[in-house]
Amino acid sequence: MPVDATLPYDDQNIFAKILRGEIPSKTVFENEFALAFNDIAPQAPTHILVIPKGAYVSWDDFSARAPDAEILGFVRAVGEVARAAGLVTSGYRLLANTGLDSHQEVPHLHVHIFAGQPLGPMLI
Ligand code: DGP
Repeated sequence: MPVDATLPYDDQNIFAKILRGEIPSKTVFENEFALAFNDIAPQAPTHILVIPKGAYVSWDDFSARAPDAEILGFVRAVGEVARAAGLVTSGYRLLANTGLDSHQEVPHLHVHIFAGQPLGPMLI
């Protein structure tokens, strides 16, 4: 079910539980700003989710409310995850679904990294 990204942060969302270690995930990167793990239902040969450590519902919430240091740290972490996974030469796609029309399903900001095959043109 898509979520309303304008609602207050719900600390029982699945990624909050992953951050707290209450639910297992396959971590591929972690630093003070971000955690990256493999998507449970990969839609490409490489499908990684990168989430900020802070409690932000969506890209909108994060970009409006997060301190500059957290934004910089998170953006750098996304790039570092892609470099560490060896994705730069072949390329990759970033996606951050935000709110109802995007079909965001988990109300904690996450950036998808898709890679590992030609992904074709973005149609929407
Ligand atoms: P979105 O539609 O942008 O909110 O994408 C949510 C993604 O989260 C979707 O690709 C599946 C993934 N996902 C949902 N639950 C879990 C989980 O418990 N573990 C992991 N690793 N991924 C999950």
